[in-house]
Amino acid sequence: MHAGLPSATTAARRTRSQAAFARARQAIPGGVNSPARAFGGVGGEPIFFREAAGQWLTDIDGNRYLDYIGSWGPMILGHRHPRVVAAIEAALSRGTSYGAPTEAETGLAELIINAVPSIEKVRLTSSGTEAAMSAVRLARGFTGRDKIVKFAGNYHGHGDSLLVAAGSSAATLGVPDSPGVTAGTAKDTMVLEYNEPEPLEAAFRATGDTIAAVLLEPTVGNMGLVKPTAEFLATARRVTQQHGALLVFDEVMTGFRLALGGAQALLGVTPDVTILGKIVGGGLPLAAYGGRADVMDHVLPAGKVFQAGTLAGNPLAVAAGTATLEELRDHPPYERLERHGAALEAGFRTAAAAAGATVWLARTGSMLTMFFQHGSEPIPVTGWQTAAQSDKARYAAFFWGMIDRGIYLPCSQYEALFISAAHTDADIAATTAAAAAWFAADEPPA
Ligand code: KE4
Repeated sequence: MHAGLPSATTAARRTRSQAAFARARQAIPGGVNSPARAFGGVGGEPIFFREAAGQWLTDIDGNRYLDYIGSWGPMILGHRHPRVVAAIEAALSRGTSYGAPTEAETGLAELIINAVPSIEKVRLTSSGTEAAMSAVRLARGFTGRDKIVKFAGNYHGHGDSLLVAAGSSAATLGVPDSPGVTAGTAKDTMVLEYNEPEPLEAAFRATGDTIAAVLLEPTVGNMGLVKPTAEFLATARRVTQQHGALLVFDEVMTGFRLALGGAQALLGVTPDVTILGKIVGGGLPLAAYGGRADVMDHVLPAGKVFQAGTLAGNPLAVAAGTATLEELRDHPPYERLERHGAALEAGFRTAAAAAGATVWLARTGSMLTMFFQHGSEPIPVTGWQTAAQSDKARYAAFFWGMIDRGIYLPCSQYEALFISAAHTDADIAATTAAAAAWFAADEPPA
């Protein structure tokens, strides 16, 4: 069977989810509050969940799954970690939101600054989208310039300036990537190909004095996992320095995930501004942007660049984020995550090879993507042009085959999976065995 849809047996096991989805669609556009959960990339209907603990998710039909989404990254410690739960409960006993400063916010800011050396000052927001939008506004306010550069396949939330696709040629400016984004906004965003230094160099040669910032994911999760080349990162750092633009690392996904200091700690490249999210909120709504003090001091009320938020630095979210970062600092899980990531990668590689399947496996630490590919020889996935050639139908079949076996993977070929510190050796072995069983049972595509 090579259908990209759930088998009849497992669909029968999710009747409550089906009813919940039908009900949700009457009240919520598409039945979900974020399209990433809609299963658009794998077909079928989203699964509704009731609870989670450690590495496990339980859906409303009572089915349990090993969780490799972790809320799209935040749950690096696993769900309901005792230290995080206790911190939230303690904060809750004192109130939920004051709309006034608290010492806890300063404490979290100091934790972030101590973990990420390039961050000298930091502002807390409620989502990664807000943090990215604010970082773009700050770069424009700091430099007095309008243009920004981003890269195809990199996602920075749904701010208008960042919902922009590449123009007809790399040198031209962007075009809206969503209805509602104006051409006027899109024209100030240039979209280039990730891991291609030359077009970036050329863009700065041509219009470097109009560019406020270069934004990039220093290890990409949003087209599936794509690692940067040293040359690409060095070029981004050099041309921004040469032309007075800011280098902005979007570490919403990689921050505190790949290392306590994020991808930049592993890659040895220092940005001017870093965007953080997901793990920094410990599963509650909190994100941040921070960097050089001379840049951050342009943010109101220290400076004139406006950014605000009713729930920015919310006490419950700050408690969850603080407990998470303290646990990562006190008991770093990164060696365990690397060991489990390597074992999962090896297991997937062996399973695919045994079935003669063509896949490209990409991994950094606990972030991994298996790109299903057409043809007989794997093609390195280095950017959006190669990622977009993936065999999405076969990934969809793999996704549902793993759901059938109690493994919850990202519902899109263009996402990375996340291993948590709660996953055990037995979980990893069960996951690779499930993959081997699926590959063995799945007839190769015609
Ligand atoms: P949020 O606004 O979703 O908190 O953060 C936006 C964002 C910014 N930067 C990066 C690198 C991100 O990965 C994200 C959000 N990631 C997606 C998953 N690829 C979140 C899932 C969703 O949108 O529901």
